[in-house]
Amino acid sequence: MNRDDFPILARTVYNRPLVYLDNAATTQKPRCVVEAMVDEYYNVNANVHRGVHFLSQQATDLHEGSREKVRQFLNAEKTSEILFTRGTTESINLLAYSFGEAFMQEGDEILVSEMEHHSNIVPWQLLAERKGLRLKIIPITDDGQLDLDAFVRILNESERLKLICVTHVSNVLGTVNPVKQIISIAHQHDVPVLIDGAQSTPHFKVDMQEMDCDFFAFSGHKIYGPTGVGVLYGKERWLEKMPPYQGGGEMINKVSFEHTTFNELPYKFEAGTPDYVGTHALATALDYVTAIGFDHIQEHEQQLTCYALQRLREIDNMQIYGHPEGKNGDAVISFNIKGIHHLDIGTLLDRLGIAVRTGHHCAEPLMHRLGTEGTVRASFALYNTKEEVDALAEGIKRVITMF
Ligand code: 7TS
Repeated sequence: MNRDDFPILARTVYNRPLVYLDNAATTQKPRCVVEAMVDEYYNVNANVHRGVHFLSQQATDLHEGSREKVRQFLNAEKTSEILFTRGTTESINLLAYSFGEAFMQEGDEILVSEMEHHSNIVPWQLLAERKGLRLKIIPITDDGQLDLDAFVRILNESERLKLICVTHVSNVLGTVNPVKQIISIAHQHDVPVLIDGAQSTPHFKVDMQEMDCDFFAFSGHKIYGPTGVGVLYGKERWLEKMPPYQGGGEMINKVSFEHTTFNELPYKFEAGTPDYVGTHALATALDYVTAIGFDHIQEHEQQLTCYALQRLREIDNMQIYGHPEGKNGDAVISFNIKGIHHLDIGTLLDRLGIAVRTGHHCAEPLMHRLGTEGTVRASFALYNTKEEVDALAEGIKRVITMF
C-alpha cells in the first residue's frame, strides 16, 4: 500500500494536512479506481447486454467480468447470486420488498438488532406497515455486544419469525458480531439471515459459503470503489422464488400486454441500464484490496485501532463506547468528552484539518440505548497512519483547552 495511490490524501484543508478519519462514511479512492472509470468512458462506453457491436460486447464483458470478481471476492457459489444495486441501502430495500412479497404474511415477524444502521431498520418498518408484520429487536449489552442469550430467547419464543437482519460490524461501536454463530442458531430454527456487510467488507475477508448467510449486502464506496454501486448476494434458492423489485428493460424475458415473463437470475432483479462503469470500477477496487491482502489490511487497522484506543483513553473525561477489553473491535471508535457537545468537537477538529463524523450516525435507536444524542466517530482505513492517530489525540486535547 502506498498513500500516493490516493491523491486526495495529499491535499490540505484550512492550510493543514488533511487527516481523513471518516472512512466508515466513505473511503477515498485509489488512482486505479478513478482511472478505470475514466478509461471506460473514454475508450469503451456502450450500453451492455443489448448490442452486437464491438463496444457493447466489450462493455458487457467488463460488466459481467466484474460480477465474477465480486463472486470470487465473496466466495459465493454462483454469479447468478450476485445482484448489482446502488449500495447497501438499495440492496436491503430490494430484499425487503421482494422477500416480503414472496414469503411474508400478516402476523409474521422480522428480527433486527438494536445496533442497526437506519437502512437495516426503516425498510423493515415500511414492510411491516405494508403487510401487518411485527418487528422484534435483539438488545445489546452495556459494553456494546449483541445479547446472544436474548437472541436465543427470542428465537425460542417466536413462532412466526421469517427473517433475521443483523449488521456484521456496527458503524458506531465497531463491534464485530458473531455472525457465523447467529446464522447457525437461526438455521436450526429454519430462519434465514441477512448480514449487512457495509462495515465489514472493507476490513476483513468475508466468505458467503463459510458464513452460510442467506443474504449479504455491501456498498462499493466504503471499500475504495465508486459511489452508486453495491451488491446484494442471495442464495439462489431464495432468489429464484422472489418476485422482481423493479420493472423495466433487462429484467424481462418476453413482454406482451397480456403477459410478461421474467429474465433469469441475476437479471430479473436488475431493471434498466446498470451502472456498468461503476461495476467495473468496483471490481478494480476489489482487485486493489485483494492485492494488498486482508491479512495485511486487518493487521494494520487493528494496530491503529488499539493505538487510538490507548491514546484516547489517556484523555480526561473521555467516554468511549463499546470496545470492551478482550474483544476485537473493528476500525471504528465512537466517543464523547463529558461537558463538550460532540458537534463542537467535530467542528473544532475540522479546523485542525481532522475529518471525523459527529451525530447519530444513522443509528438513532442505538444512540437511545447508549443514552446520548450523538457521538464523535473516528474510523480508519488501510491508508491511515499512527501519526494521524496522534494528530487526533493532540487535536482533542487542544479542543478541550478551548473550553
Ligand atoms: N449499513 C451500515 C452498517 C452502514 O454503516 C451504512 C452506511 C449503510 C448500511 C448504508 O450504506 P449506503 O452505502 O447504502 O449509504 N453508513 C454510514 C455511516 O456510518 N456514515 O455515513 C454512512
